[in-house]
Amino acid sequence: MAALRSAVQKSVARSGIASSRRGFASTAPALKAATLKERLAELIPKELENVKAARAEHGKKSFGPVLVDQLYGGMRGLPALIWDGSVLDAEEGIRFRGKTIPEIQEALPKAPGGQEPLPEGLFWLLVTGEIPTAEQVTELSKDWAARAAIPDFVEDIIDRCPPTLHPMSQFSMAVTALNHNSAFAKAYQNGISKKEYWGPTFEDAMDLIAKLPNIAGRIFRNVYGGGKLPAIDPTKDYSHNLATLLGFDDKPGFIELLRLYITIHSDHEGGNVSAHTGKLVGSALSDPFLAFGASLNGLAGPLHGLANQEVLIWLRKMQSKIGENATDEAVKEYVWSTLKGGQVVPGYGHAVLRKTDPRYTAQREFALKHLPDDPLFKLVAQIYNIVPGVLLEAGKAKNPWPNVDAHSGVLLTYYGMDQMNFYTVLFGVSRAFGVASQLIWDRALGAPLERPKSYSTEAIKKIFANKSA
Ligand code: FAM
Repeated sequence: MAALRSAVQKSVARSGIASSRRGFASTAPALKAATLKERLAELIPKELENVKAARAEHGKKSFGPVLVDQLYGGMRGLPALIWDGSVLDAEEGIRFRGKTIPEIQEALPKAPGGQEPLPEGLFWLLVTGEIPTAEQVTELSKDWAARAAIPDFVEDIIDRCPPTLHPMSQFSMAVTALNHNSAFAKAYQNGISKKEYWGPTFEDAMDLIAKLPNIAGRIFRNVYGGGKLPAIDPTKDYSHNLATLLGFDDKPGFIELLRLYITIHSDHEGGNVSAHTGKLVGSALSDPFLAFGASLNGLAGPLHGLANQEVLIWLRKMQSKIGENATDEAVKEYVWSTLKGGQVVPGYGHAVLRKTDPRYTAQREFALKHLPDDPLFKLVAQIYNIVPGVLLEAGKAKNPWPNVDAHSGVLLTYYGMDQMNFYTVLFGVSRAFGVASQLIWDRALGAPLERPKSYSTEAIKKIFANKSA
């Protein structure tokens, strides 16, 4: 299976899919006057032609055999989905519309005085394949601020949750309830034509992203205190407003961190649990609120987004067991005790990546710039030198290197957000950007209902009973 995956990855790399900007993205320059929706309307007919041509030329070509092991093995490496916003290479990591993390850090517009990319720009890039101008990004910030209010009944749902209910469960409930006002659901009931699906999907996708800071801020204050939720400021960018609603806007470093955080957590191609779930549920023409609510339930699992919470819990347990300035030997022993206890080392390993996650590296660089002497950062750095060796020696994990979740918690903690079980909500706010942009394109390109074939073990045995290989 590993050989198959590597062969497919090599062929994808050779074809340039992972390293070049795709399709319409390579040719169309951004129009300064266009809003995102107007620009999208220009791009859709070209992309429909692009997909038609790709299917005509390559539609009958094979990606290689499917092994029975892949049916049992969580479909690892099975080429099965189209996802335009980003492509993940096992060695190099993620590219958003063909651009690496350092490239988008360089190219995307920044806030005045800021150094990190604005997630508004990343969303524009995911949707159009184009780097937006500073003006386009400002317009997007204003548009999201204007859409940010959540209905009273959604506020009530959040307020009625017991503070002991995990923030991710509250988050998913609130997002699902937004479907009450879905433009897509309403248009469908009114008999909208298939060709027009993308318009109300776009409106829902924009509303979804815009409303997440109010939902996240309300959950945070209900669970951890912090008083009444302040209003969104239409002159501020998305991350600044999110920081304000969470009560951290007095820390410029935290606002910058959120800009980087949302950007790098936004999308990680289509096969991960949250992205694929959103696409799958959306394929039944469930509106973007229902689809993304389902994504959040997948993100809430400890092998996926909840790992950022698990990392901090694990680090704190380690500190209480072996002290704050522990030796490498003591850390190593603690890592072994985790493995011997039948648990995973959170924040390490990946289903696709085979090198250090560039999202980890981007956060490490942020830490080196803003908190080089922080003791918890030093522990994270110390662990980076120890865990891969232990995992290699243990001999099970295919990837011993750290993923995105190994580093995010330490940065949030540095700025005072030590409420670990809230961390995955921030991942969820970010992941909406990737899922929403793909949902828009799925409806624009007429993506069909997903319906792969399943088999029973009995059926597998019968199929191969009389075949020698
Ligand atoms: N610690 C201990 N064992 C690990 C491990 C780790 N960090 N990573 C993999 N393994 C084990 C894995 O449990 C499996 O054991 P069994 O054969 O007993 O089932 C074996 O190594 C082979 O697994 P794999 O093929 O290397 O990985 P998978 O593709 O099955 O799983 C992960 C990938 C991410 C679920 C796995 O590496 C893991 O559990 N990591 C820790 C949790 C984590 O950090 N998740 C976050 C991933 C992140 F990128 C995200 O989604 N946000």
